[in-house]
Amino acid sequence: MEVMAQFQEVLKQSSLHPKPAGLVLQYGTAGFRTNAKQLDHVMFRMGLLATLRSKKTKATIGVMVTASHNPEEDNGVKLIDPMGEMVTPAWEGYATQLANAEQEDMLTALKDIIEKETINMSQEANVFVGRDTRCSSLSLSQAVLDGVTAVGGHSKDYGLVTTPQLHYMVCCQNTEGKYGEATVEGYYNKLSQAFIRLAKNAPNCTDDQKHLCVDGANGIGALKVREMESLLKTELQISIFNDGTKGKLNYQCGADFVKVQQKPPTGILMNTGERCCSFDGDADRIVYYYVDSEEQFHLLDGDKIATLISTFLKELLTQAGLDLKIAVVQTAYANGSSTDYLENTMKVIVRCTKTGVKHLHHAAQEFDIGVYFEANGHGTVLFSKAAEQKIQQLANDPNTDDERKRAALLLQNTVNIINQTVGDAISDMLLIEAILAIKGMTVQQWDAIYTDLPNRQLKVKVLDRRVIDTTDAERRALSPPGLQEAIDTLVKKYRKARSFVRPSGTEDVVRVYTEAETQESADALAHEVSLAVYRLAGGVGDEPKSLH
Ligand code: G16
Repeated sequence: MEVMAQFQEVLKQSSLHPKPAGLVLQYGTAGFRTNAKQLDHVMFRMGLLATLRSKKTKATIGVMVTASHNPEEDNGVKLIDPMGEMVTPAWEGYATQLANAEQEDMLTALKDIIEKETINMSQEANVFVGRDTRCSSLSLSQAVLDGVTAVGGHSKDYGLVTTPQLHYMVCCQNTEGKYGEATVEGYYNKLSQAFIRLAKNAPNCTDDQKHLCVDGANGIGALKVREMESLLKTELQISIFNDGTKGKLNYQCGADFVKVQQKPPTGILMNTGERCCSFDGDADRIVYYYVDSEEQFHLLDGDKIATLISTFLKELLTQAGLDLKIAVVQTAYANGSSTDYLENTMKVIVRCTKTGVKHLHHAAQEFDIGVYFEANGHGTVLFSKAAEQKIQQLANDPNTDDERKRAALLLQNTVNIINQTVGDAISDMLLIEAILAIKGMTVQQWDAIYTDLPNRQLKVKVLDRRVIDTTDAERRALSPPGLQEAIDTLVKKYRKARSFVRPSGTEDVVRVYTEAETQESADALAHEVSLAVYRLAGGVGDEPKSLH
């Protein structure tokens, strides 16, 4: 189609996905996220934008319709760049401009991007689209597909997939199969084969040790684990709870609920000491937990996962005699005990970035092996090309002695089990299960590696959360005036205390984090800091109440 005619088509189609006048949304921590009723125009426009990005990069781009951990009535969209990573920041800016242009200015906003990026409109474009299980997701993903077609792009609708599966398939497509096959089956085969190979190194694993309870958050993760279950053979026996047949998505279940509330999800049957894990709504996060004989709940969050994985990798590197630089990337939410253990006991490099896997991912790329995890269970491991080559060479070298060869093969299968494009609950679960089996480690032994400092997370509603500006990887507030001083004064009242506040990029709230020597102190501090936010940053509704 000739360019003028194409723009006419965009205008015509756009009128079928009109923007509510005056509505302003921001591309946040992981895309747009708000009540699903406000998103039809955003989806159509993200279909347009993904097509432009595809023309610009001459590669396939992904669009995932999901609001992940948010409640069922919300929805959202995440844009995926050619190598399966989150879309580059400059294009997040374009996404915000395009989504917020009033109906009559939409075409001008689109032409602006085309001009700024010197996009050749006759270039072919290809967009992969996926969606989660929310009831609004089907029609919203149709709006994305309409956007792609309106601007002359080709699309492939993968239907119901987890977010990390779509990231994976975009990467496979753009690397001509080198990363794997761009199908859900290809993903299952690659991961399950690597898992079975790893599990062969744990011949003494009992049936009890091979059992895992999975809370699927009543979302897509439950469906997808069920699809791949049989490929894991007898090496892992999974009981799936909250599979979406009865409960509501993310409601009193899922990784975010378990992490923030520090208690088990409803809808799960767990025996004393049994290993359990929870996914979030689009299966890109995972946390583990168990309940001990005194009915005490124990959470093994992203920090504990990062510690387990980096310990395993470090041991294998030593056994293989490979000199590769390994680092762990965390955010301000990382428990102080985890950072202390990683730096002072394990002696690995630790970096701290802003919240959002896009930030952690880029920091992790600077090392031979970058293990990145947010405390909320969102994370993965990145291997540099050089690191992968060294591992492969060693594994294939006929002169390698047995111990080094075994370590190199374990590393090779570890590379294959990991979804390096983004945090992935299924891939992380398989890696953790393999590590525990190989090390003959129980969940209790894993938990005992270090003891978390008691902590608390709260949310405060304010008129406009953008009044809070932060610095130093979100550990200090620059505005509103007086807030950081107030936090500093409150923190001084408690032993081993720390606190920070930041505006959420996925919900309309300010997040408050505290940790201290005792749970009572962490809770009291969280309440006091919440009050300071409420008073100094324009709180709405009732004042935050004490937790006790
Ligand atoms: C998204 C991001 C995560 C982030 C989380 C919470 O997760 O991908 O990196 O930690 O939001 O962000 P915020 O505190 O800004 O609301 P998900 O799983 O919801 O996509």
